[in-house]
Amino acid sequence: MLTVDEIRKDFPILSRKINGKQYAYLDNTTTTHKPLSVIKTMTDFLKKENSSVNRGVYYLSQKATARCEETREKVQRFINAKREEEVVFTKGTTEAINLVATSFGSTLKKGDEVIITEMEHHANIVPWQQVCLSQGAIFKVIPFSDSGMLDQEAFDRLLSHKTKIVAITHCSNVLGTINSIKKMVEKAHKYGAKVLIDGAQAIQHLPIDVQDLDCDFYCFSGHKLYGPTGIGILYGKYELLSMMPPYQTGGDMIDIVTFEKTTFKETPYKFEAGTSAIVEIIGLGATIDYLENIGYETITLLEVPLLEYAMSELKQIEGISIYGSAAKRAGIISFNIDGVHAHDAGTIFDDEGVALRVGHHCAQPIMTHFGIPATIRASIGFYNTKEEIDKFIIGVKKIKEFFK
Ligand code: 7TS
Repeated sequence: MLTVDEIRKDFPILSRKINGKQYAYLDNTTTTHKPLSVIKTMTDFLKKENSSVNRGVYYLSQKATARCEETREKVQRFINAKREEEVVFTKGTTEAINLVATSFGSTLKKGDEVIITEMEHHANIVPWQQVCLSQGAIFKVIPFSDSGMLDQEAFDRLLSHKTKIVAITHCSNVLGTINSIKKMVEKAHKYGAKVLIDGAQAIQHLPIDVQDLDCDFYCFSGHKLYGPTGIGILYGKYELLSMMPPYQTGGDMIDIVTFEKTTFKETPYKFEAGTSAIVEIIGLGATIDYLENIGYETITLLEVPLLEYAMSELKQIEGISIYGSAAKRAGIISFNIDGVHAHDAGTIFDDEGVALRVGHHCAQPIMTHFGIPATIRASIGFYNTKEEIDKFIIGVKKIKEFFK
């Protein structure tokens, strides 16, 4: 098994000093750093092979096209999709969800129902809310308990033959809860409803098998998976993607265009209008190679003890409120320090050389649930160390002392 010291050598930014201080990067939920192999693959492509895709008959363009398709195959294998055509390149999770909400959502009729959960990121709330408004569909929400668990009985009550789609996060970006997706997909399918999983926070912690989950759509972003920004994936079952109308139109996604009529390519190309994020797609391919080499077992073995250590240290400090205590969770810790505004705490953490996020984390309904404006959130990646957790805990103690 690779050690954390070996892994850290792949991430030069982790040893960068800012204001003379070694930084502890605990904001992996917002974005992750990229290993050298990904950076090198992207710069090598720009230096030696840069070209557009699906256009030229010349060597470089054909090579770029082949490399992008190679990434599609890698993603297919990585998430165990049945076919390559089920893998659509998007800008990120947000665009993937918008694609489904707009395209699949256009089939919703007045009185149809859409179910989401109270713990969604805005990216998995707003597109559904807007499509319900435009289609006259009804928007319903599964609540969660104070421990950060979805109310499965409420879900049972909300489900009916009117439910057309259920959109759920696999892992909450605030509470860290890993939801029982497979069970929820099974329940929804009994009513003929489709299920979209927002995998933005799950895929960097857990191996994903879309056939085993049997979800209809699965979305994630490259940049939260130790890969580039500007590239994300929409997985969709072939039968569904085939019947869905295009999301955006223009170049690349068409078959024949006349002024009277346009015909479109098949999935996935009909969903990929315009020039693709070629460098980022190739970078995502290198990211998957890198992660497959490390392996999810190693990722779990590195992350879980850090999460347990951070939680047990934090719980020993008086006057700390932690939000979310699900048994199955990822390394995401949201909390507040009594009497201290999260933003003030964030500034002091920064002075102490601890990078973390404070705010509502694009999940305002979670803040409303707890009656708070914001939380402090520390989030762990496989390259973090026990020393960095210690630094974080010292930071919490200093902030408490400062505001006493
Ligand atoms: N869904 C979840 C669960 C997320 O955590 C995020 C981003 C998104 C969707 C959107 O991803 P994007 O790549 O399209 O932007 N979450 C966060 C966060 O927690 N802090 O910053 C971004």
